[in-house]
Amino acid sequence: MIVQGSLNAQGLRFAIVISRFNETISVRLLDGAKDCILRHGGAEDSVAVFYCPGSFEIPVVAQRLSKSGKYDAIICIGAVIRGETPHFDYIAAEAAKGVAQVALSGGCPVMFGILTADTTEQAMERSGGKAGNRGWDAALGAIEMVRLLEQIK
Ligand code: INI
Repeated sequence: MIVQGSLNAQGLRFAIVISRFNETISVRLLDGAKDCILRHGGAEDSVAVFYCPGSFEIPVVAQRLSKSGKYDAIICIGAVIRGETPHFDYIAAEAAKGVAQVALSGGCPVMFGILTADTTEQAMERSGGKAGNRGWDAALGAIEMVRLLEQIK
């Protein structure tokens, strides 16, 4: 038996948590995520966007949203760029750990669309440049996870 999630976003409600830090990049990821949802049958008004100051703050917002029960999936979006801070490793690690913790807390699927890159150029490439768009990928993963977990209830 093979069980897998479909890529049909029709009727699903999404929350996107986005960091203002490195907003030029995160907005590109946001556009990618929204585009992916629409292209897979989701409705324009099915996406609620929540802005927070930085990637470090994303998990606490995601946790509140997960507990609310109002969303089928939460997509976390941000950009942590090494060149800009000696705290890169701490912020990247805490964001990843925090998002994973919320995902495991059992509310709904929580996706990690937080880019980590050495340079702004790299981040541009991964947010709609030649290396794809991690926001788009995170949204696609969200749809698949919702549809997969529906089958494991
Ligand atoms: N937040 C980011 O999302 N990306 C970064 O690259 C970044 N840098 O470079 O420092 C960043 N810092 C802010 C951090 O997320 C918190 O908002 C801040 O430390 C206050 O808690």
